[in-house]
Amino acid sequence: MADAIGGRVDRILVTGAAGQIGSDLVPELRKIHGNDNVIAAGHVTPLPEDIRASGPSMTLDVRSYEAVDRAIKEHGVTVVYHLSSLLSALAEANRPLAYAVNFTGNFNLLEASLANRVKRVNLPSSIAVFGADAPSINTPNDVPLNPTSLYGVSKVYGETVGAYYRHLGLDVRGTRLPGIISWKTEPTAGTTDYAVAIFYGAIKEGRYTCYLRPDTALPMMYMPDAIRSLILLDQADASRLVHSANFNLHAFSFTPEQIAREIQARMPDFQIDYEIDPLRQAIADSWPDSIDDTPAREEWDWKPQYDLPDMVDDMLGNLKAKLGSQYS
Ligand code: VAH
Repeated sequence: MADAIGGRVDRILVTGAAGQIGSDLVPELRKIHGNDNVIAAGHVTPLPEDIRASGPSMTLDVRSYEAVDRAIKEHGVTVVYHLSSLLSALAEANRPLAYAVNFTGNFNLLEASLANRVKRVNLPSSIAVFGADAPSINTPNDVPLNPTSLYGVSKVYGETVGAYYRHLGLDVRGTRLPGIISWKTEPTAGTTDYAVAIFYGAIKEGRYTCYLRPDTALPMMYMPDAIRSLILLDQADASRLVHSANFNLHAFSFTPEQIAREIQARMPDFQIDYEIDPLRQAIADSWPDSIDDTPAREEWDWKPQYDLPDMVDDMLGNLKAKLGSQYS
């Protein structure tokens, strides 16, 4: 199956393939590049059965340069999507592990990709790069980055070291992803994951206890748009790109009370209450409310396809089907 660029088959390595984004990205990449040309690499979390059954998979500890180098060589990798990362709350709870994965892991991946002449490295960043000193409404793409979470610092590192390797000739690209909402995997150890857990609570128990204040606005995106953005940027014409691993993206923003109202409009008995987690509230308070993504729209034609009501309808339908007939 010819790749969309260059007319020859690409060999794609996805690290963190068992994670929230990886679990949805691998099947989409296998539709484009062919099942056997997308290698799903996981480490601690077991890879989903459908991913293991539909194409090559492996265990890969990105903390080891030798392991990353060997994986790229043995699979003839030409393109990488590097998703391995500890998310915000977990990174605060285990800083040494976060450093090893989010910093050393990034370096190993980029150095091995350069050494093996990989064509493109997709290195997603996050809105976590912004600190409380950045404008909180329609945060511009190019402002000072002073994050106050280790996860955010690791994403600034990823953008900066990615730009350095781009200077060395490696094509590194990345988007600053907002909170991602999806139904395929369970909520994980992020700050925005309440926006996934609230749907599980609504369907399974008719209620949800939220760890963020009701008025905490955060930028969010539905998984199909996130996946499309990653693939669209990977396939973008390099000559149009002014930015590299630091593209702002925006789809919609909401607060816990706003998403609760959207669910209650469809499930009138749903109830929400609040038990604030100071750690995740402090992280959320340091992040923007909304994002200006003009460069992504101008340099590679980014445009979201899901708005908030569309996402809520699709999430409830798919999650009810996933959780089983007793919830439908
Ligand atoms: C987190 N879901 O909450 C991730 C994301 C922008 C937030 O990076 O840590």
